[in-house]
Order: sequence, then structure tokens, then C-alpha cells
Amino acid sequence: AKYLKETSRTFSEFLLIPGLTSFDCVPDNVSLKTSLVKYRKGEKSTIELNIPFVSAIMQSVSDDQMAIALAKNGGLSFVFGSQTIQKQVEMIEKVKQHKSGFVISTANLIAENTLKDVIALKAKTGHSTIAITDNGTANGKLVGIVTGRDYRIGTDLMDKKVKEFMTPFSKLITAKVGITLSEANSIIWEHKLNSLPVVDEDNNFKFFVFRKDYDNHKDNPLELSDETKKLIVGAGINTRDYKDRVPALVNAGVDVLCIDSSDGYSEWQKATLEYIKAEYGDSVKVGAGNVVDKEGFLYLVEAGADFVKVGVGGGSICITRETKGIGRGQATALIEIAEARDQYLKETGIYIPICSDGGIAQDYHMAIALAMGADFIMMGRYFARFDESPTHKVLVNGNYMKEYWGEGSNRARNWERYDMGGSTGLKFEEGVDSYVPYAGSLKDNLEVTVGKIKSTMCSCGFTSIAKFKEDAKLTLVSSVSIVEGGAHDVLVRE
Ligand code: MZP
Repeated sequence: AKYLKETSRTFSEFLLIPGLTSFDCVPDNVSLKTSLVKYRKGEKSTIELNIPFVSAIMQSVSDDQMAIALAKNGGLSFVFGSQTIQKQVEMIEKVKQHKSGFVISTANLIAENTLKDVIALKAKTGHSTIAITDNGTANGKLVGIVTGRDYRIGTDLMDKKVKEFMTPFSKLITAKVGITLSEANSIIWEHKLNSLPVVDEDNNFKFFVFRKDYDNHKDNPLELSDETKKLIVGAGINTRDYKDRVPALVNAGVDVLCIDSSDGYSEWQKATLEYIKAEYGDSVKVGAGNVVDKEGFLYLVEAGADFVKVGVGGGSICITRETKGIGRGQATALIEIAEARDQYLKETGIYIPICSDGGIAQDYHMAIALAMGADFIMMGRYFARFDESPTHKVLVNGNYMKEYWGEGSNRARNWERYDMGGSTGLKFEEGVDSYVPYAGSLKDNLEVTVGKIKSTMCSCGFTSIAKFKEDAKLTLVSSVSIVEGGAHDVLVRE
């Protein structure tokens, strides 16, 4: 055997050294814009993200609801591929057809239609919210709002728990049933609310009116159009049924694909990439992975990958290292591949974005990953905790948790991700079935996370990811200095 000289290291073993913070280096000036797919030097990537985060290709993380929420906030989801082609296509279509904003119902919706009909209308039109007014116009009196992933929110059917959960976001300003939608919107905008609870004369909760996306509507908050801007979305594929799955996803309007595998350094991936490039040329973008060294990276790049995903065995639900003894510390893998990517750019003039996948346990790990050269970061555990993830919210020992299971667990049975050729089926588990603490809405959490990363970048003296990657200074930490980094030698008060 050959022995690598370097120890396999992970994010927690590094710290960033603060750099000169200039007057204009403030969080508001920091751009987290990043490239998703390869481009020639001097040109721009055809897909850019406003924040460098993508959600993991997992059943318990990335469905259409997660994809809509994340795309609206500047990132991107890769809708999971361990489902039938038809179901995955439906999810992609829902994202591409999604329109936010209010639709005013016709008056007869109230008189003649049931809630089920309104829900069907909502699904058919792709609107996130339907407002019901007594005369079917914006000026009619509001009598209901139908919204949310399972349509509970906004109707009398809302249960107490959902109500309790939503109320804090609304600062407890309430409106009475019977105001117009325009009036409700004015209150929302005046008080900078996310939503406005509407109550009846006896203060019984009836429904919420939700605020529309601020950035898109700040000039005209009362406008009631249906938007035409389409959200971007990705999809996971495998190396077995790609000849059927890829055309179906492309027809559905998917923006980018990614071959999903725990070990991507394989001829199976090469064949899949070559098929896609032969069929579609550069019009279909496809990432590949996962790999952990220069050789794996170059192999996938030469086969046509538009980006490469880095990481084996570092995922929070992953037991691949324990079961198969393969993998590499995420930081070491990333550092080596970022160097190979930069060298490849020098030699060919082509920039291949790399994605750090798995193992983000703290927000600051994201900043470390970006400084080490990641163009974007894929996360499962982080996103699984939010309302928008597809799994159940459950009470465990008095705390709300969300379910989160690995693609290599018996629950997901995504054998294609662990396929080594030969017979089909999952032979042994490489992932666990778990819970993660419930954390609320994606938007609220992302705001905090993005704020932290921007603040870290300012401390280091950078306002762009490109400069951060190039010039950040990192240091290895000893186990003793890790202790020094937390509260120590004090009795922390609860
Ligand atoms: P994390 O963000 O939860 O730490 O890691 C998510 C990543 O773990 C995924 O993007 C994927 O690469 C990987 N994953 C998903 N399922 C398994 C498994 O069952 C796994 N072993 O390792």
C-alpha cells in the first residue's frame, strides 16, 4: 500500500485568522454570489447562486417545498432521485410552475366550493396562497386564506400547535375578519410583519395573511399579480436509469443535474456523464461525485462534469467510514481538490466549481469550507431541521425534532447511490435513521447563518467569496486551543 503523508483533517481542526477590516468591509457590502457550473476564464457561469448553499439529494431533505423555499432565498435544492422518475418529475414541475403572490378567488368559491376545491385550484395554478374575499376582488372583505404545504395553515382547521408556532412571527398584531386584502397588506407592510393573524370579533384565530416577498415587491407591495420569474431547481440522478430519467427531468425544465453517489470515482459515472454530454452537449449541466482526491476530481472533469462534489463519509448520518473503511477528513479532501481545481484552471482556462458535501456541524464550518476553496456547500442536516423539509415534526423527550435519515439507511433504500455494479438492492446499511432538533423556518435560520458568514468574512477583510478563497489565512488548532475557544474556567449561568 501507499501511505499519504498528510493526516486526514476536518473543519473543526482549523480557524481563520482575522485580517484588516477596512471601513467599507461591512456585512451589507459582502456578496455571497457564487458559480454553480463550469465556465471559461473571463466568462461567467451560466448558473449563479446568491448564497453558496444547496440542499442535499435526500428523501428527508429536498422535495419541491424545500426547493421552492431555498430558491426563493438565493440557494438551490437538488430534488432527491431515490423515487420514481414520474414522482421526481412532478416535483420539478411544481418548482418550475411555482408562482408566489395572491390570487383572488371568484365569489362563488365561497358560496359553492369546498376547501378541497380551493386546495385543488391552488395546486392547479401553482400559487403559494389563495385569498378568499366575499366578492372575489382585492377590495372585497377577506374571509379566508389558503396556504402552506399541507393546507392547514390559514383555515379554521389549523390546530393549536401550528397556531402557537406561527404566532411569534407575527408580533401579535392582529386584524379582524372582514378587512380587505389591501388593508391587510398595508398593515403587514407598515409593521414589517411576515404575516398577519386574522381573528373574529371574539378574538378567535381565523387565518393568517402572509407577506409577499419583500425584495420583489418593495416598490409595489399591494400589487396582486401572478409572477412569471421561474425558480431554479436541480435534481439527483443515478448511474442505472439515467437514459430514462435524464430526458424526463430535462423535459420538466430542470436547471441542473447531479449524479448522486457515495463514491463517484467510477466508470459508471464516466459513462453517465458521457451519455448526457453526447445527447445534450453543453445545454444540460451535470455535476458528479463524490470524490476526495485530485485523481477522482480530474477523472470526473475529463469525463465532462460541470461541477464536482467533494466528500466521502463525513455526512452526519453517514456510517460509510465505519462499515467500509473508506473516506477522508472533509477539510483535507477539500484542500487537495481546491488545489487541483486551481491548477486545472491555470492549465486549461476552465474553472470547475467544487461543492463541499457533508459534515457541516456548525455555521462557522461553512466559512471555513468557503475559505478552503469550496464554491458552494451541500447540506442535509442543516436543512432537515426546518419546516420546509419533507419529514414529520415529532416530540422526543419533550423537544420538537424533525426526522432525518440517510440515503444509505434501510428506510431510504437508495441502493443506486451505493451501487457497485452487479445485482440490485441495498446489501448493508451505510446510513442511519435519526432525529435533528426542529429549528423553525428556513428563512429565519438562513438569515442568521448568512449574517454570521458575512461577519466572519468582514473580520478576515473580504467582501467576496472569490477573494476570501484566494487570500484567507487558516491555521490548524491543537486540541488544547479548541478548549480555549469555548467558555472555560468559569461556571456558565443557565
Ligand atoms: P450532512 O449535511 O447531514 O452532514 O451530510 C449530508 C450528506 O451526507 C449528503 O449530501 C450526502 O452526500 C451524504 N449522505 C446521504 N445519505 C448518506 C448515508 O446514508 C450520506 N450514508 O452519507
